[in-house]
Amino acid sequence: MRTVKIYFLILSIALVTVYFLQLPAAHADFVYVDNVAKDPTIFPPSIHRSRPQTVTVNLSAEEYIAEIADGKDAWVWTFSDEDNPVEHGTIPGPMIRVMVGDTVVINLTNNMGNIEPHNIDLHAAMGPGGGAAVTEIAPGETKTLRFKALREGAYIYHCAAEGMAWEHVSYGMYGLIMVEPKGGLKRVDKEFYFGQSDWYLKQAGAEGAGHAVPEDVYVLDEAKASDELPTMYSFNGHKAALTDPSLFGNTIRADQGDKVRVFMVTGGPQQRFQLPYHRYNLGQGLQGT
Ligand SMILES: [Cu+2]
Repeated sequence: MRTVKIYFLILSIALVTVYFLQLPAAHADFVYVDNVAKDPTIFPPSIHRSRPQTVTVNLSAEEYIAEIADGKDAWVWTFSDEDNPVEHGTIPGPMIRVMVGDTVVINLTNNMGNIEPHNIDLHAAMGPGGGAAVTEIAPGETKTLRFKALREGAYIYHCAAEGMAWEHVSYGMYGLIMVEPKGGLKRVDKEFYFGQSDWYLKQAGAEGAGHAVPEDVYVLDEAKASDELPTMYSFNGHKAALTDPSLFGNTIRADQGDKVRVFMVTGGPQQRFQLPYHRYNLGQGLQGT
């Protein structure tokens, strides 16, 4: 009797092994886009009210292969505003704009076809992990987070899935949430929205970064990230996003005497604000003509 049981056990293991060997290797259908550059002039308007209300934001997590510098295609993970038909996922993600006292409802969808789990951790949300634990979702899922914005200020939000915030931020998942005072911020003539990334890159190589990423596409180099030695910096998702006229090189303009407000989120994950390093002269960029 014992021999029969062992025989069936071995047969079962063999059948299961054959079954899994016959399964096709996990392979995602990577979505290619030209770039994930963020237009620094697209974000919600300033607040001009003093009564709190409920603000609903529909976000999705989107994974692409996109150019992040001339001739450099990278696997990027992004946040996208589902209610904005102009943009797909960008780096930084869409700016969220609310007033202190508002109830904020975030509906987050992890797009079907993605590989990674994602979530959202908003530093404007008081509570464990800024909502990360309750919004972590697999591809194809949607979850809702509701919180009250209790503190004024400009805060980062980012993905912190798998307890690996630095990894998800490195791939591009961060943005800014602005909690304005009652009545809104002082009026200005122009506003712009910038997000700084530091990139730690290597080509996916024959192993495809474990996810069949095409071998010449750039992915996160964890060793470089650990050593805090960035391959490059970018503002708004592409090394030339704010300088190349074919991207947004001509959008940062103001007239002489204009009051200008800059929203700046440093996603990192490692480095601090590095504007001079990027050789983008903000002072020159904002001079009137
Ligand atoms: Cu993520």
